[in-house]
Formats: sequence, structure tokens, C-alpha cells
Amino acid sequence: MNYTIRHYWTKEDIVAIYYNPLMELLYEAATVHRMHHDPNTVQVSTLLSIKTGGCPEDCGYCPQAARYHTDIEGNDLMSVQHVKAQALRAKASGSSRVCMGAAWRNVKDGPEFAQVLEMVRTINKLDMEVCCTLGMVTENQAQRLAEAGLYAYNHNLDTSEEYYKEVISTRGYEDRLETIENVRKTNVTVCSGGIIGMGESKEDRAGMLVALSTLDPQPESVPINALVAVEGTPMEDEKPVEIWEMIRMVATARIVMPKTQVRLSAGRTEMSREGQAMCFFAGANSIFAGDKLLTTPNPDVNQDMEMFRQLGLNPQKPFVKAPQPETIEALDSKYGTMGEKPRWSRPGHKIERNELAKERSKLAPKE
Ligand code: SAM
Ligand code: DTB
Ligand code: SF4
Repeated sequence: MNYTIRHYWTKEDIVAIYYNPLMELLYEAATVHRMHHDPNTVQVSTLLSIKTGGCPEDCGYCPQAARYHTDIEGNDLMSVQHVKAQALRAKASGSSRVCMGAAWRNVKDGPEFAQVLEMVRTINKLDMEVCCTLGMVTENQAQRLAEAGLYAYNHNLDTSEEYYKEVISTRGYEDRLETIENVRKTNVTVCSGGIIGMGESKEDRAGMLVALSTLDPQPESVPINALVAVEGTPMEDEKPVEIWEMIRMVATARIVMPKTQVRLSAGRTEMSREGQAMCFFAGANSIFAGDKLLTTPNPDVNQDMEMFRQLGLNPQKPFVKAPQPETIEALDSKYGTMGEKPRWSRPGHKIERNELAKERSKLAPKE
């Protein structure tokens, strides 16, 4: 096995790795992991939903899409003070990173974006890594986030290019790749991963890992989510992901992207400690902590800290993998609003299960 970083993984290579006998796969992934990371350190990150629900997109997995009837509580953009208070709480409980999520299709220039930039400045000044996931961004918007002190931008490919068409009809895979390219033109690190358990094949999982691992440079961070099947979404009846699938996916991601932070993301409430321990052994080196992800439940932080004690894991300090970005104040910004009108795609093909969920939502009683 050649352990240097390669960027030419094929789907066949990756499927072959994924299907290795489990003990071989674990041994190889753990070996690669130890070459680039401390196996006893796992980063604790906290998610903050800064703008919840009412999203115009039709992502088949997402409880925040306005067109499906789910029982989440929507919210307008949070205040900077509220965000600061939550970040301080997260820091006190051991988090070194805050990831702010907004239920937006793409970032729009204006007062709300200015408010998000202020949130980024505020958290960076608390000496925590700041990540945002706000939908598609232009290069100018990515530069302004970078100036504010953003450490990472999360923008998931979610699945293979082929299966993406079965999940979302309101944007295309190329829009996601373009946003990742825009972020890459700045100093902000790239966080991009996906979801398993949406009805995709093993080839689709491999296809997603091809798309991610052939990016040059590879993403600094790759979240692997198990679908949280939320009632009212088109995927409400998907069967839970088996822990073995999660372990294989993490291990394969680790082997094809040796230096990346692989994040054991959504779906941990359904995983035993033993299962999570195997994911850490296979190369996962981050979790999201706090009793809520964006809108769905997550294990309690005290239980996670108890798991860390049992496994002898230490929370990762901030800025171990890349230096802390500088924060430039709004008044000193080099980049003004460009008034761009980016034309993100809107394929608009029909996805049957998305259409059915939308119809069901029209029949649901109004609150
Ligand atoms: N609106 C922005 C976007 O889509 O890029 C950012 C927020 S979005 C909720 C962030 C990511 O959460 C999605 O890309 C998806 O991978 C993940 N996600 C959303 N709903 C999920 C679910 N039910 N189960 C697992 N992951 C989910
Ligand atoms: C990611 O890949 N997973 C996190 C983070 N990036 C933003 C989000 C998971 C969301 C799970 C569904 C919810 O709580 O709404
Ligand atoms: Fe909107 Fe993001 Fe949810 Fe898609 S995943 S519906 S873009 S919040």
C-alpha cells in the first residue's frame, strides 16, 4: 500500500476498499490515521442554527425545507449577542469550533450577511475555529467571510453526482462544486462531505468519495452524516444506517483522504459507544456535541465527555491543523458588495418522493 496522498482515486478503487474484509479495512484505516493524526485526540464542535426553517430548496433529507410539513420551529436570523453567548457556552464545555448553519439556498448581500460577518468576527475573537454553512457563495462573498476571520466553510456534496438528481431538484451538483472552488480561492478551509442512508447504492457512496478525494487540495474536513429520517420529509421511511456502514464509510474516507479531519456527524443518537469507538479507531476525529444538531437531537455533551473519559480521548485544541485567521473589521474591508447576480442553476426535474412529500404537506392540518 502506498500511503502518499493521491488525487486519482477511481470509483472501482474506492468500492474495493469499502468492501475489504472489515478487519483488513480497520487495520489499514487505523494505520493511515496514525501517520497523520493523534489517535487519542478528537475535535469537539458545536452547531448553531442561526436561521432555522423556511428554506426554498427541496433537499429530500432536510426538515428545514419549507415545502415539507415537519414540526421544527423556524426562526429569523439570530442576534450577534445570542451567538456570542452560545459560543461561550460551547467553549466552556470543551468545544474548539462553532459551526453556524443557515437555512438559505445561497448568501445574499445585505444587512443579514453583514450580521453573519459580525458573528464570524465575534467568535474568531473568542479564539475558536469558526465554520459557516450558508448555502452557495460567490467568490466575493467567500473573500468577505475570509476577511472576517472565517476558518472553514461547510458545503456538502451530500452524495454522488448521479444520485444527487434523486435528492434535490432546485440546484445542481455543479453549483456545489463552484461554491467549493470559490471558497478555495480564499484562505478559508473547505469542509465538504455527505449523508449515507438516503437510498443510495455503495457505488454512489464511492462516487461521493471520488468527487471529494480528487479535489486538489483535498478538503481539510469531511463530515459523514447518517441520515436522520425526519417525519414529513421525503426520506421519512428510510431504514436506519447500520453501524457497520458508518464504520466502513469513515474508514474508506480516512484511507482516501489521509490528512482530512473526518467528522462523525449526524446520527450519533442511534450509535452505541462501542460503535462510535470503532469509528474513532477507523479514523473519525471529530464529533458535533450538544443536545441538538441544527434541528434534530444529538447526545448530551456530558454523556459525550463520559465517553471521552472511557476511551481516553482528549478534545482537540483550536487551530492545531491551520493557523488562526486574522479578523479585519468591517470598516477596513477591501471587498465591498459587488451587487452580483449569480445565476445558480435550477434544474427543476421532478423527484417523485419529493413531490409526494410536498402533496402530503398540503393536506397536513395548519397550526
Ligand atoms: N442550507 C445550507 C446548505 O444546504 O448548504 C446549509 C445548512 S444544511 C442543513 C447543512 C447540511 O446538513 C446539509 O448539506 C446536509 O448534508 C446536512 N443535513 C441536513 N438534514 C440532514 C438530515 N436529516 N440528516 C443528516 N444530515 C442532514
Ligand atoms: C454536516 O455535514 N452536518 C451538520 C453540519 N454539517 C452543518 C448538520 C447536520 C444536520 C442534521 C439535521 C438537523 O439537525 O437539522
Ligand atoms: Fe435548505 Fe440547506 Fe436544508 Fe437544503 S439542506 S433544504 S438548502 S437548509
